[in-house]
Amino acid sequence: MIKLLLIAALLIIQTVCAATIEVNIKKFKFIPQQITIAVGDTIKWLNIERRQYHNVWFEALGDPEPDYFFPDESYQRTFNQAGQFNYRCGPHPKMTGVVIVK
Ligand SMILES: [Cu+2]
Repeated sequence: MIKLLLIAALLIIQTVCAATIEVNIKKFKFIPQQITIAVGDTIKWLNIERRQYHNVWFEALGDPEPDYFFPDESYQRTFNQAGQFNYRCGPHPKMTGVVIVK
């Protein structure tokens, strides 16, 4: 019983501590290009271009290419597993980023 309570408490703490971290997209760059987060955190990519659309595509994970998003729009993804996750922008293959989840 105490063990179950401890597990429940840990889950609650993990949920409460889970953060949302912003990555900006400007001038065809993900800023920062590489980011380290904790398991359970969410990244919110915010397009702060003047008029250019982008997307965030985890192609190596086998994901289908997501929709483009436009200035002042954002895209979010929660990372529930540790690892290194490389991504890129679909229409602009030179735009790359890395998420490291610890
Ligand atoms: Cu792009």
